[in-house]
Amino acid sequence: MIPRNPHIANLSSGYLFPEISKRRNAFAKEHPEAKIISLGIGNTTEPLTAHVVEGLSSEVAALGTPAGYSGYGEDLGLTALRERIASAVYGGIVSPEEVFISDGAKCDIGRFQWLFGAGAAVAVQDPAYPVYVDGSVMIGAAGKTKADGSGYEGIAYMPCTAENGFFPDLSLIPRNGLVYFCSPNNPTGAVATKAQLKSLVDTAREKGCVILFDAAYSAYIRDPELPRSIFEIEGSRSCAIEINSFSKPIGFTGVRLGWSVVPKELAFADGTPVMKDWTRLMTTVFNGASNIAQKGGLASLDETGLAETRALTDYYLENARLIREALSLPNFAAAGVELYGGYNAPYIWARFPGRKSWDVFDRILRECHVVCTPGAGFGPAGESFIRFSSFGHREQVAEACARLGKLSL
Ligand code: PGU
Repeated sequence: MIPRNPHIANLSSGYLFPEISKRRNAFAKEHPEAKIISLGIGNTTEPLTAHVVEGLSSEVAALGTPAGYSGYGEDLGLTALRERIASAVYGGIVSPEEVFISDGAKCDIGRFQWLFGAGAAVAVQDPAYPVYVDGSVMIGAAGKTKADGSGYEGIAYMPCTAENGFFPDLSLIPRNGLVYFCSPNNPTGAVATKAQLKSLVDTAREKGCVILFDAAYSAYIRDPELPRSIFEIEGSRSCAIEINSFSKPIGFTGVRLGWSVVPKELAFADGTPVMKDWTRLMTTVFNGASNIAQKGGLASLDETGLAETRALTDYYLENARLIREALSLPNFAAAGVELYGGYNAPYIWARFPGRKSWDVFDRILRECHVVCTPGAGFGPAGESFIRFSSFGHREQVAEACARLGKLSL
């Protein structure tokens, strides 16, 4: 028989979110009467907005006509969409040829891992979105599992804790490596300042690294002082790639649309532009994002669409405020629970001192019938934390908050 891919066999556990679903489903089977509410996976819940639906449906209608039908589209995405992203999202600091349209940020992360290959050293914030580490394991870039089970030998984990303000010690970054950095952060909700990102960029340049900057939550930033893109930082064009998505700003988690920015200046050690190899990879193993999705994305970036995005992200930010309020109630305060995030970001990161994340997860599920995400699932430094997602219908979030207020700790 065909041998199993040893890199995939090297994964130490299942992917976090299906693991959580498994526990939720087992509980639901035991307690069919329980009305479970999810503050777990960061999945949008509110309907697509009117103007974006118009954009999507006008393309569907056009596809049903001889004049409007199109098959495979432009290789790297609709020119109009690349132009709109460069102007509406980046205010012209990147050019349309540097914007590559995709079917989402997660898929692009996987393809970048393929692009850089097993040879590049890897550094991640700890805790981090699990795809950075798990995808690195799958391509053979992570080395063996550590003896104590706390991660992989070949990955530089950079703890982001309350003590360091959730910004890592940059001396942990290896030379000539790929550095994953997410801001606004999943799961901590921390947003890096301009000064912090400048130090990251300076370190990356000095060490010959590439920063894979995941800005999937940039639309949640309200503080005008906080950077929304790595390309606002001087020097970033020669050391950074930005990944972004329509999922969290405008509810495209199911529609599927994203983009990455690869600057012209960014090059490998032998001088080859990264953009050249990325174009080669994308045109070989990806056949473009859906033309329907791209028209919806285009609508979301005109004046009306941007106003709708603002209203939608405001809605989830208000949920975040309600969750923070609930987690500040006396039962949490008495247990010494510390709260982080939830401002300029849709996640609240709560620390339960002296507790294990999965134990707290189980208790919240059993007592409150609320699903959350155990911090330990994001890396060793996530132990004792719980991530609460603000993606939910308001009445469900309010109900979950009321139940949390009665949790015994
Ligand atoms: N990047 C970050 C930092 C994310 O948190 C997520 C989704 C993505 C990328 C994925 O973006 P797409 O454009 O939709 O592909 N994180 C969610 C969903 C879980 C998952 O497996 O993607 C979360 O709950 O963490």
